[in-house]
Amino acid sequence: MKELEKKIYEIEVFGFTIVENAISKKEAVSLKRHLKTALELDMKKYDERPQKKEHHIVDLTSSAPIFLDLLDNDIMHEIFSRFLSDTCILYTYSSTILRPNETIDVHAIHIDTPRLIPNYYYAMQMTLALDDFTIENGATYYLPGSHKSELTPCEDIFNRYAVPTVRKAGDALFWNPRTYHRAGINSTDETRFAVSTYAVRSFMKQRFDFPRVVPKENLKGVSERVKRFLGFNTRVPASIDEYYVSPENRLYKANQG
Ligand SMILES: O=C(O)CCC(=O)C(=O)O
Repeated sequence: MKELEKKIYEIEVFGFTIVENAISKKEAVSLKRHLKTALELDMKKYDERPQKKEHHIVDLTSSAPIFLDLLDNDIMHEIFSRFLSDTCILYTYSSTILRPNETIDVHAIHIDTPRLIPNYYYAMQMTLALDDFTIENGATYYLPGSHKSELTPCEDIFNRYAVPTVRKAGDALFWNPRTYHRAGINSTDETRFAVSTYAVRSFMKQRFDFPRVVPKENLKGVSERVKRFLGFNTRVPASIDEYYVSPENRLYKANQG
């Protein structure tokens, strides 16, 4: 089996896999620096909002351009395309941050999508470590194979069989969002940083209307692949006039799956 095929096998059978060096250490350092700045700006801007979770950025497409660059990552597209076809789109792109000794909602055993459709993939995530994920700083635990069962695992079962996704900064965890998981406890003094991209089939709804959300100036030089992933090929017309435009100007392009 080639390396990539092993990864695909692990996602199919266990629900998750780790791809080492999905980005370089240098890129991880730079992304972490930008994430810290983005977090400060996000807190300043939205802190008063009732649903705002502390230390969580719900959308990174509207943040620094470096976050859009990451959406052109080759291995991410290769794996997402294998499961969701090469027309797949972004559902959400957010921070995954774990502060020292806190207990938050991600510490409960949970899944990121409730739907179980046997033998059909409709969603896939990549959680990219920007720090080393260790047992001490709360590497997320996943229960292998749980993405295939209607049953919810109890604490005993989860604690017995779940495995920590220990990995280095720059390594990516690819996972089926239907896999049961929970964050470990960060018992260090340092906050642990990561970002998560969540992809879905082309005909599903996105959490944000990314073509309208991404600042126009950040789109300059962005590849067609990233534009497609942001949802530019699957926009819906807002009027009959918009529907009757020429094929090259169509908002919902042909052959999007
Ligand atoms: O921060 C973590 O380790 C867990 C994140 C998580 O549970 C999630 O992304 O759904």
